[in-house]
Amino acid sequence: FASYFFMTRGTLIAIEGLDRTGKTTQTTKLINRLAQDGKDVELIKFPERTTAIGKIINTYLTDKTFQLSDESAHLLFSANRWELSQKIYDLLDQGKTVVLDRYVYSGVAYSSAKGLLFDWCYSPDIGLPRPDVVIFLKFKEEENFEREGFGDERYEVAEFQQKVKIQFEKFSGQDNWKPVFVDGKNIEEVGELVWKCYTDATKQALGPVQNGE
Ligand code: T5A
Ligand code: NA
Repeated sequence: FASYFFMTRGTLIAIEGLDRTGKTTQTTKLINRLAQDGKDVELIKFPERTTAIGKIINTYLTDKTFQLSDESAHLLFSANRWELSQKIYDLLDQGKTVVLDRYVYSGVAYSSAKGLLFDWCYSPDIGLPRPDVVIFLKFKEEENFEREGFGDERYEVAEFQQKVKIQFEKFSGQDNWKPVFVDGKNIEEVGELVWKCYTDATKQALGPVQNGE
């Protein structure tokens, strides 16, 4: 009973980055490590391609002949997050740690890289649960374009990825934004940096009383 009363909400972690930077690899690693650490953990990947809206998004991403305006595509990606928003709140309320493989920031960065206004892109996502930490996997050089499987989907073109990178950087002033450089680092090394971002973020959540507050 007491533990019910004092149960704190779970931590919300988003892993972000350009295509092929290792988001899914690191999400899986983080989930396993959190579970070993005794956390009750849940993974949600965006786009979530199995929902009603997610199925349309999947067709859009995999079938280059499928026509959709950039605005429509953007709103579908956002709607896909809203489909899952109550589930995220519920899991956090149950004390679960929730790890997101892409989220709002991909939504805004990819669409604004196509030329849509940044603020317009942001507005349909306003009100979604805000992550405690956003771990942004980034590269200095274009190493990830060499990675296996790159180029299979609609957006995987180097020039476009550069534009997406510029838009992602606009989030770098947010206090929950934690960049991790992946250049020349193996999966284990990146995993250690990702883990440090998580542990630092949970320490920050328990910050001290400030003088004068
Ligand atoms: N999109 C998405 C929007 O436009 N708006 C939105 O709102 C959202 C949510 C699909 C597309 O949708 C767009 C963005 C995307 O273009 P997706 O399904 O997440 O989004 O697809 P991808 O980003 O293409 O995801 P990938 O699975 O291709 O890339 P990951 O997850 O970043 O990379 P991962 O972990 O699969 O690794 C890629 C390869 O690199 C190796 C892995 O083994 C793998 O072969 N690798 C490493 N190699 C060397 N060193 C390391 N440190 C490595 N880490 C991984
Ligand atoms: Na992925």
